[in-house]
Amino acid sequence: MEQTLSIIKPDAVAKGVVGKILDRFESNGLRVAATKMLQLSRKDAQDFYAVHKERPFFTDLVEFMVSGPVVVSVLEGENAVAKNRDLMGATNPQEAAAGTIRADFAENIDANAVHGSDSLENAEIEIRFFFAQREIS
Ligand code: RTP
Ligand code: MG
Repeated sequence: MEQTLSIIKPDAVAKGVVGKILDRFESNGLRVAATKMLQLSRKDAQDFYAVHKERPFFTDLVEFMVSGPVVVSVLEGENAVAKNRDLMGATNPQEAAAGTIRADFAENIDANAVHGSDSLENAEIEIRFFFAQREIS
């Protein structure tokens, strides 16, 4: 069974749609195997998004990710990585398909409600970044 990492970003936590977003996962065959709320430090956000460190949006992305608490979860299910990306919708909510999390809950490309691992390899790295083995059931 595949696992992936989800982050409910500060905009969605501030809006009070954590439960609605977790319901999207649970209603679509993704089991919540671990979840917790935390405040990222700047170093956490820089390390987590290190692949983007040369991109023009990197500083804004880091500042946004530390602007309030996030909810990180391990989601488990068949094709969990791809399924989560489908449920999330396109990075830019204006391009996200109707009924996706970003179409329904995101403000713009910066404050876009959720993160999801983009490959099985990155899912393993990202899960290890946030969770000890004993926190995952
Ligand atoms: P994420 O990593 O957060 O799940 O999002 P993603 O795979 O759909 O998009 P990615 O290309 O990995 O970009 C990471 C986050 O950076 C912000 N971004 N801003 N202004 C821009 O052109 C731009 N491009 C990306 C978004 O918040 C995106 O989620
Ligand atoms: Mg990404």
